[in-house]
Amino acid sequence: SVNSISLKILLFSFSVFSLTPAIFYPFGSVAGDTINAADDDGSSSVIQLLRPFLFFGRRYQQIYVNNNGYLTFNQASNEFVPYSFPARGSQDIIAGLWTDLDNRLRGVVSYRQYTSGNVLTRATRDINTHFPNLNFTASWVFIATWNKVAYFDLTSTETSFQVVLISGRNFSFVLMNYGDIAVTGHPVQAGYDTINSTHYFVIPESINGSSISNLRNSSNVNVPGQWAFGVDGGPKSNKGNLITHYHQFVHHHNVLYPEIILQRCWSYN
Ligand SMILES: [Ca+2]
Repeated sequence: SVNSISLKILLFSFSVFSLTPAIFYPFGSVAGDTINAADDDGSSSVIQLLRPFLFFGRRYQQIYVNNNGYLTFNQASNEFVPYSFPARGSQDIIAGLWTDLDNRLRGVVSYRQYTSGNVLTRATRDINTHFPNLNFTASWVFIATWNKVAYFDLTSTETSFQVVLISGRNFSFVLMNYGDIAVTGHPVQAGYDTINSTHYFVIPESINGSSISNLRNSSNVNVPGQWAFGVDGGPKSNKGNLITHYHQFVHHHNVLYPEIILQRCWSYN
């Protein structure tokens, strides 16, 4: 009946958007995460990686999870105002959502790395779905989660997203998962940038705080809220990763429809 269909759609909507999104990897204290101190512009301590992470030719043994929504490798960062990518600067950075987050009153920033178990199985499946023909097997996964974190000075807001690093053999990938993202007047930036900006990517519309909530409905891999990037810099990983369009999923009568928005053809090189 129409009512049962409506109910199913309603439940689907709730399961995807009101609770933890299905695209999110395990996180939080129940998943055994290490939790960052509640600190407006704080960071994790240095995290020694159990496997080196290859990022466009540089092999990192350590990482920092910064409370303001991004990862850095060489040093922690308390910068709460993002710079624009490409910055042609001196640091590699992976920004799930770089903006002035503040978890002193609301939200949890946490992380964990895995070298075995179901998380690796899931990462293997996700990467082989998004990057076919690589025959990829994940041997290491790092998950950083910002769960229901407030923006600075907007203590009633809640913003949730994840940055997932995945590696195996000489391949490395970044997944970004977006849940509910609150509107903000703060400057924002999502994507990644490298030393001298030899490689960079800005998620479309992610620099506009008033449309930032659309992130949970956008994708370059046809999964609402999920973005996937090959980041080792090798030619093979880029094969399936030429971004010629992204999907913006639009709500219509509580149903999500993919709306394909053509972008300028873009490649790593
Ligand atoms: Ca902050």
